[in-house]
Amino acid sequence: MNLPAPLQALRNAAVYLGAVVAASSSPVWAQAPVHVEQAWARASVAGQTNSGGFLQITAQAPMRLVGASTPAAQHSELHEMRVEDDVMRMRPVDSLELPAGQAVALKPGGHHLMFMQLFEPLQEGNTIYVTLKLQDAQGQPHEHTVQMPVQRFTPKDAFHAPKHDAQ
Ligand SMILES: [Cu+2]
Repeated sequence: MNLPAPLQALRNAAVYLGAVVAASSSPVWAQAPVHVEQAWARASVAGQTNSGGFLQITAQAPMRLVGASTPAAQHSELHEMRVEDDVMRMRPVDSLELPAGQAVALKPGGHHLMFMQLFEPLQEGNTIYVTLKLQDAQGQPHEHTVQMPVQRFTPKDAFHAPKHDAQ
């Protein structure tokens, strides 16, 4: 096809960009044990020393989430929410199964990360780093660090896609 030179250059550039995007999306899997989306932490309110972290995790191979840590808090726990005697309670759990290729949501009202004894209040607009502690099917430990923007409210577009909900 004979395109005028500028258009030809544009088309070549598009092809080149497409190649770059395609090439950069696969090494993510090669290096990271999990793919994380929609990560956010809840802003803490005055006097509150704990807060929650939420995200959607997809593991490449069967894996378990066994904990987390963040420089923002003294320690972090993996929690679940469940109704007991008509009261919503949360409690620590040891681990959460991450089946291969399935997005597992940690969300308000379900499993979540709990950041205990925050060093400073979590303020909207800030971002905290959270290291996920994982264990693969062979029992080998893995870590994956994500950024969690601090927000006051559950993002509107979060978790509405059909997905495995680990509850
Ligand atoms: Cu909790």
